[in-house]
Amino acid sequence: MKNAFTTGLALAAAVAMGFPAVLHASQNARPIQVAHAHGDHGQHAQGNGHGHGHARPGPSQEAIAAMPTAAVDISECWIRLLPLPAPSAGYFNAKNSGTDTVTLSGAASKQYGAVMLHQTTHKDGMSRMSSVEGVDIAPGQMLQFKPGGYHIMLEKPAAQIKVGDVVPMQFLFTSGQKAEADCEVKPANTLAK
Ligand SMILES: [Cu+2]
Repeated sequence: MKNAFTTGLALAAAVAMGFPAVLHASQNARPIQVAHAHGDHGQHAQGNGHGHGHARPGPSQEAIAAMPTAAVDISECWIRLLPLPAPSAGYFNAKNSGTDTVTLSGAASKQYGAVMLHQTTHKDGMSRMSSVEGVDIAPGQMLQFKPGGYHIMLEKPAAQIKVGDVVPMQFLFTSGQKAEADCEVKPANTLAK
């Protein structure tokens, strides 16, 4: 399982390098402190069982339900499902259709107990992942979360999640607004929706 997973990740990295993200990381990301680095997501599975360590309690589902909707269109949302205890990753496009810059600062789902914004970067042949506090999206701009770059890290599933499921996800902005999308659950070897 680990071999297949590592191969999948290498392929994902190759894809990411072959098709540069719309936005370069340094333009938009504001990483919070230096997170621990690790070679691949598989190392999550070998941790101490306390998850990735960057989970902060987010707003409740009740609070999110009351939030106004942001002028941001979320599309192509999908989840790459990994066997527990590894976290799964979520990817999507976020297009700012409004007139003000918005800052994506988190995500939530009633299907997962912990959802974090992450960024994978590649340097010297190493893949490194860190938490991201917020990502700016300018008016008219589309930000891509995709394998090898930004992703949401999903931990603590509320119930067993399987390929083919649809997981509702809420995306949270520093403005106090939200955007919503349904995310399709795909197998671990999926590279793009
Ligand atoms: Cu991650």
